[in-house]
Amino acid sequence: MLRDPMVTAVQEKTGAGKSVDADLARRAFRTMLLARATEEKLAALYRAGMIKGGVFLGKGQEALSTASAIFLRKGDIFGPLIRDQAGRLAFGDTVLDTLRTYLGSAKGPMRGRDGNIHRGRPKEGYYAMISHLGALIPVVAGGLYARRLRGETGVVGVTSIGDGATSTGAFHEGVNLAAVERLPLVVVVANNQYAYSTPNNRQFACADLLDKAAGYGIAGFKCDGTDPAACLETLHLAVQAAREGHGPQLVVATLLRLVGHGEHDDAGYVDPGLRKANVGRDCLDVGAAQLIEAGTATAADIAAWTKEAQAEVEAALNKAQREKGPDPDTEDWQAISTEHLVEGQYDTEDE
Ligand SMILES: Cc1ncc(C[n+]2csc(CCOP(=O)(O)OP(=O)(O)O)c2C)c(N)n1
Repeated sequence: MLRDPMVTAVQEKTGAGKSVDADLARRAFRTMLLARATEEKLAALYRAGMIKGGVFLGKGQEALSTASAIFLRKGDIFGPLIRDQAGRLAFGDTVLDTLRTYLGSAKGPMRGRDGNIHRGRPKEGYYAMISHLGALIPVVAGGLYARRLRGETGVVGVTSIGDGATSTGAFHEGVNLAAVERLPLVVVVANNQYAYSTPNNRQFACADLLDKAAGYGIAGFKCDGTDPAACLETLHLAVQAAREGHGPQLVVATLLRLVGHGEHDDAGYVDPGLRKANVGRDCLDVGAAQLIEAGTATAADIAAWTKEAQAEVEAALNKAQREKGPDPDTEDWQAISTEHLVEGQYDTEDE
């Protein structure tokens, strides 16, 4: 039996397109600012010894991360990675729930029971991250397959990974399954040049990570991950293509992680030349210049938004810090708050 021909298109987006309007560009930039303000506070809390466990940040990846989730709607799935604070906020997570989780408040979505990066609200399509190395690809693919079996159409799932995760079995199995089933999955690869301390030339041997799309028979896009307009343009097209039935889409964005792998890591292995190159630009600086040049915002607007973002973080911190952690004597030990679970999934009433 002959296979159906797959639509395979590899495109490079520059951000020059017109599909992203001024309101969306402003909303995306404000999400990036809020993510940066949240993460700056998390880094300070970590250094002050107020957070248990690791803290992994996405500085430099806010443009791509925001774009990954901003086109999603109710009913869609978002499976974030450790560097996706911005995407989480774009998908509807709040700064308050973020801080609650990091500080172990029982009022957070994980009820103070789980590591900060593993938070989610499965019932709302906001999946809790498993491992860093592509483990959510098969899970999001499975969620999309379940929606298909239930007859739900027009939904999209987005999950993101790093360059290192493109070499794992989970990536291969998940992307291959999605390709064969033509699932509406968008896999966003943030090629931030290093998988922890492993540089690209020790991680993969293909000329470009986007070459992998052809290997699986799926479509792909690439863009400059330091350029917010290009990220929005690219993700708009990729999400739309998946939603319209064109199967999985691989998006590869090039950028540089502007912090260590985690706050415990000084990133001393990063080639200083990369920091000075285009790839080492801060997407917040690029985004501010783009908004000002397009007349979409003024420097005064941006300064005011930055202050508002910082004030929102302070207010959330004041609240979360006053909340109690879980009480081991009275808790029922479910990891996720029952109100956020998939209906019936952990319903213990009948047991
Ligand atoms: C299955 C699994 N293998 C190894 C690790 C250890 N580990 C955590 S992050 C990481 C590197 C990830 O690099 P990349 O995928 O490029 O993402 P980045 O951190 O650059 O965003 C490794 C090896 C892990 N968490 N899970």
